[in-house]
Amino acid sequence: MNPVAEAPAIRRPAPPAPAAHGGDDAHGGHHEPESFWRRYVFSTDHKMIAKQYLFTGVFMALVGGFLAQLMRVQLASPGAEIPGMGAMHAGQYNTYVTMHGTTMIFWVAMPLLLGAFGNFLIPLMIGAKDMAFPRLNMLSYWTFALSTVVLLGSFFVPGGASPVGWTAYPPLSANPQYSGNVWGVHLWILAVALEMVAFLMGGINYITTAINLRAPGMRMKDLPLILWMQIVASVIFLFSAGPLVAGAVMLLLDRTAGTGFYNPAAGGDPLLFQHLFWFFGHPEVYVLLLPGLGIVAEILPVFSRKPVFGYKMILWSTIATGLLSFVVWAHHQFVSGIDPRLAAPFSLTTILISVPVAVTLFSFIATLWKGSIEFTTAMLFALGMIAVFLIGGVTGILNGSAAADIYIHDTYFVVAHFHYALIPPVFFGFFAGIYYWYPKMFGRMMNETLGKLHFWGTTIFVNVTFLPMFVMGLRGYPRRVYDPTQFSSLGDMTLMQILATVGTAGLLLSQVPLLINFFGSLRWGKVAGPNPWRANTLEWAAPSPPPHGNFAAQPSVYRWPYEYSAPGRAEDWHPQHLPSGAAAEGSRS
Ligand code: HEM
Ligand SMILES: [Cu+2]
Repeated sequence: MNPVAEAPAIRRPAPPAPAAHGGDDAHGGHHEPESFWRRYVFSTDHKMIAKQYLFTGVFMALVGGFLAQLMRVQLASPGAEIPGMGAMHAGQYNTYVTMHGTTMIFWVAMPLLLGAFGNFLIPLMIGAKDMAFPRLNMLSYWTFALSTVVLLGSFFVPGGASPVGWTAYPPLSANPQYSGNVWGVHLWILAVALEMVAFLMGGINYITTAINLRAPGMRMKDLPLILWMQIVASVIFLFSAGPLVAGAVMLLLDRTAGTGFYNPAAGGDPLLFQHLFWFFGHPEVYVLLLPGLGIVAEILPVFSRKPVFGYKMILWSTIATGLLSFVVWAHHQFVSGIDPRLAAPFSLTTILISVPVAVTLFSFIATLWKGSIEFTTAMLFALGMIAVFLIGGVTGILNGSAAADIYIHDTYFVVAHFHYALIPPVFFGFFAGIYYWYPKMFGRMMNETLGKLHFWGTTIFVNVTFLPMFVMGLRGYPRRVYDPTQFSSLGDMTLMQILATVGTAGLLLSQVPLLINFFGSLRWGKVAGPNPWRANTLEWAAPSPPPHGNFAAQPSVYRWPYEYSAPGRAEDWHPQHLPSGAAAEGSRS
């Protein structure tokens, strides 16, 4: 059905109640007591799987952050002795860059935004008991867990973890003689492939669930925007993952079986890998951005008590962003010898994609207009996400223009740009979501004072860390350089490097209030009740935390999710599942 068709004059008859759980275990009124293993380890409950992804992702964020801090120490004081590790050598730096980038993208951003929030929210927000394929869901998490073990294990094999960059370009990655690393790179490829398999299984589940298990009365145009964004993110992941997996398999064959897919001497071409990598890599940016924007889209209306501005416009922008994300990839290859006649169209598409993204952001800002804004921690992080992302987005336009990029390519300008583009959805979005849905996940409220401390620390130190990098980049500081003292031209930028390193330390320390708040509130937080934020979406109709099976009775849906401050209503919110009676019929979107 057309998701944005006008509301039919007469309500279509409610579809039969969805068969939750894909029929693989029954949800009666009572349950056998579950064993510890079934409940916490090999659980098929989407909420438990969400928490498994959450804790794994947070753990990996600490690993990725630690690696970042090691690099930053080396960059601010090259050759310094690091307690317990001694002085860092070039090979180690390369390993840390590679494993930091890989970890943050595949083992932090993906599990937190899709694994945790996708799993937790999709069934709850559509009024379903669980995912369409709960066992596939469990398999997805455990495949991801295995990939995590392989990745972390690669630190301990002879030669250490991969040093060839998170982009793993051949020829460096294709021949162990060039990088001096055999097993680290093998295991890196295996780990990434397993991780992709895990999220392919997840993506199929998300899409099927959101389309098929909606509560009676819930049309596609009644879906909260975050679910649309999770669906579009899953679709673009499904369509882009194949080329990367194929590229990785060919890379493994070049390394182990003597093939020459990427070897010109054998008739191959190293540029093939760049195309396959970025055909995946660029859509991946939107796989992470969209769920982050989705979190913001849910939080802004609740804390400004206003309907989201331009639901359909945001929806079409999301779909346009998803489509366009497939035709921009070669903007990563402007200095790879690409034909200028090909570079120009890729510049054009790159600049074009900023249009739908800007439409979404402007709709968010318009949502705030004349609202009664309440600055909870969740709201602050949602607003912070918009503000910080604007810096990432606007600088992306410079990178996207081939003429400008030829100068700034592979400098710290790019490092600054992509951190400003990724940290907002991945960290700000994730934090906003945690402060907002924690009461639903764990049944208790988080502490607002600690939350605000966390917000201001994070926001200030993200900028202290990354703003100097724009300046360094414009002055020609190349990325992936382990010892700046080897280049006389970089000597006068030490102060900015030190500033960035102090910023990183501050950023990591600013996460302490979050950890205290997160674990402390499990025990001491105020009991939340089902709907502490007076929000409309269906998850707030379930108890906090929702039991296995989620809802006491199957909810039906009567309206879109954003009916706040509707004229003529006593309360300033109107939950999706509350029947409105004949008089309120006109209230449909
Ligand atoms: C804790 C905050 C962070 C700090 C201080 C930090 C710092 C760094 C540094 C110093 C580099 C190496 C630059 C170079 O030598 O070229 C780097 C690279 C990178 N970072 Fe981060 N980063 C942080 C968070 C993140 C996040 C959240 C993501 C993504 C979600 C991310 C993704 C990457 C990627 C993809 C690379 C490139 C790796 C490569 O060149 O192979 N970082 N980061
Ligand atoms: Cu790109």
